[in-house]
Amino acid sequence: HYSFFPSTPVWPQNRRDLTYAFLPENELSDAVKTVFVGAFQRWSAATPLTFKETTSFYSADIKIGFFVGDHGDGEPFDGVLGTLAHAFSPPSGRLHLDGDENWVITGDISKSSVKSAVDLESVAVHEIGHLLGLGHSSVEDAIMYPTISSRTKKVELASDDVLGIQTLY
Ligand code: TQI
Ligand code: ZN
Ligand code: ZN
Repeated sequence: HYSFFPSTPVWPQNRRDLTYAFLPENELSDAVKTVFVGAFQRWSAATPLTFKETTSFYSADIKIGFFVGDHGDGEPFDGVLGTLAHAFSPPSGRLHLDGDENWVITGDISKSSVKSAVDLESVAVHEIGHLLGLGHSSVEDAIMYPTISSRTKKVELASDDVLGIQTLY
């Protein structure tokens, strides 16, 4: 079953159209940005929320960046595998990904020869769930289940994820 953060934080009622931006110094490719378009769409399809990219990192509601090691928020990244990413509860909007991972952006990850390959969209969908206020789920098929098998793509919201997010929005 789905869960929420303690005290059930959510984006406020008057904030249904949210903006997101990528850390400019990451200089991300369009392919990476397109993965996030898809990941946000999965949540907007199930809620009244919309997500639109803005070029102003400073004013964006949701700030996405790749970082390595200690990046100043008390939750250092740890190199290959271990922690892959983290996101903070609403209305923080901070979504951080571990720049040391072997991120897979396109193609069939199950066929990757890289043992430590991690599917970016799968992690993005999970972290956006946290950004919106979902904690972890006990349902194995759910996006918000706290573990994922290696070299696996899991991007479709399960009914448990949908029930959870529709309880919040
Ligand atoms: N990062 C953890 C996670 O996002 C960080 C974390 C632990 C966390 N407890 C939390 C974040 C409570 C918010 C609230 O769950 S992770 C997966 C999964 C991670 C793990 O790097 O371990 C995914 C990130 F589910 F696959 F194991 C993304 Cl999809
Ligand atoms: Zn961080
Ligand atoms: Zn999680």
